[in-house]
Amino acid sequence: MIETRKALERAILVGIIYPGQDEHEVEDFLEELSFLTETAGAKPLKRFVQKLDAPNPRTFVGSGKIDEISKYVKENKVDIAIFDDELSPSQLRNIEDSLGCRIVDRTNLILDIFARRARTSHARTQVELAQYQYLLPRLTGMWTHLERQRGGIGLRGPGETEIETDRRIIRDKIALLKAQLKKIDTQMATQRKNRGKMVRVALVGYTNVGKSTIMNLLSKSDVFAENKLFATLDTTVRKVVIENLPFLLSDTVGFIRKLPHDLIESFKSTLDEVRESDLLVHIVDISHPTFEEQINVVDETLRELESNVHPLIIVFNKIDKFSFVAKDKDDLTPVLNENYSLSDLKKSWMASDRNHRTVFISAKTKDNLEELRNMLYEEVKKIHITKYPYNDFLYESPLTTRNGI
Ligand SMILES: Nc1nc2c(ncn2[C@@H]2O[C@H](COP(=O)(O)OP(=O)(O)OP(=O)(O)O)[C@@H](O)[C@H]2O)c(=O)[nH]1
Ligand SMILES: [Mg+2]
Repeated sequence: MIETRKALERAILVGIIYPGQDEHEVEDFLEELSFLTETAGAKPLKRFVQKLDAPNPRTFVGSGKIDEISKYVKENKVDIAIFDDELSPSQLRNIEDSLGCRIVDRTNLILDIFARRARTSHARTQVELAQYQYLLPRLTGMWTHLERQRGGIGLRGPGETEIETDRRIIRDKIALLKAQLKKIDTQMATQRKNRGKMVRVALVGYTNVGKSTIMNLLSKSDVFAENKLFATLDTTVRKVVIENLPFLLSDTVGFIRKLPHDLIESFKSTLDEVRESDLLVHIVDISHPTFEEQINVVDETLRELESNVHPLIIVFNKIDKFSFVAKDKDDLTPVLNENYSLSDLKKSWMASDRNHRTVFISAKTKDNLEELRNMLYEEVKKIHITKYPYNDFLYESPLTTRNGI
């Protein structure tokens, strides 16, 4: 018999509508969870949502909802139920007992995607560390030997060790990975020091906004870009020259809402490039329905990395894909986010008192790319002159100008 390709795992998604959130917003969040699920290689069949003040401590959603989900799971041969929040170890166990299928929470799903995407030993070590840290309090109940052998989302555990039996082994492993990372960090810090006198610019932003695409355009390099979440895990650094001004541009891992804390913690060294940069370029996908929420997530993550102090350029990308619902002048129903036109958005962002410059581009059609280049040139030049006043990369050395020669 010829073995056919393994069918995609069948998944359902479960989320809560918290007070102050509307159904629209939660739909967008579940849309993202659905995208994450597909990126991880499963097929989302149905979404379940419930309005709650707080997650049920036993089963995340209420018991009536669990029964409804359970019925669906059985009737539709669901392999995996994916929850939009991190579940506690006991919630995991209880839900698994009730539903009888595999349970994966948002954190585990993101860790799984990271594990698939990690290419270098640096990225792999960081993901493995985060996986072990997630696993440690959840040893009982999940990750049974049998399940691990079957494979699937959330089961690509760290390595082949028999983790289910011994917490001590995991603790030792965590210590070892931390030591390995420290060693890699030192090597990378030395490398960064040896890069010479160039201004360092970092591209940051939500996942899938077009960072790598823009990196490729500016540096004429070939960084992997694709319409999936977390296409980039490792930081890439390229030398870019605009006119006569060279600088270093780095592209790094994208952020996402509810990014597992352990993951931020273990990716801190990848993000050193961001923390030590002189200028941050925040890329935003303006065609995304929740782009403002995404901006906030990125701001918060930057704060967590203690790197929100850098001069900032905000690049609104994908203007080619931007669409809005125009309203009639005499339509007096409330103006929603989707009713703002591109020029409305431009006006309000340019007028906002945040400490940044803005530019609206399309990396796809190359619209306004020159404006971005010019802005980068101006900002990098300002920093370069202050940071390296005696450096002769520029046409005129500042010394010459100052002396009026
Ligand atoms: N329509 C449109 N699509 C774009 C534009 N820029 C990038 N894309 C697409 O958006 C998707 C994501 O682009 P990437 O460059 O991989 O995004 P990224 O921010 O590096 O994503 P991660 O590395 O996953 O965080 C790809 O399919 C790109 O082709 C644009 O200006 N317009
Ligand atoms: Mg990328």
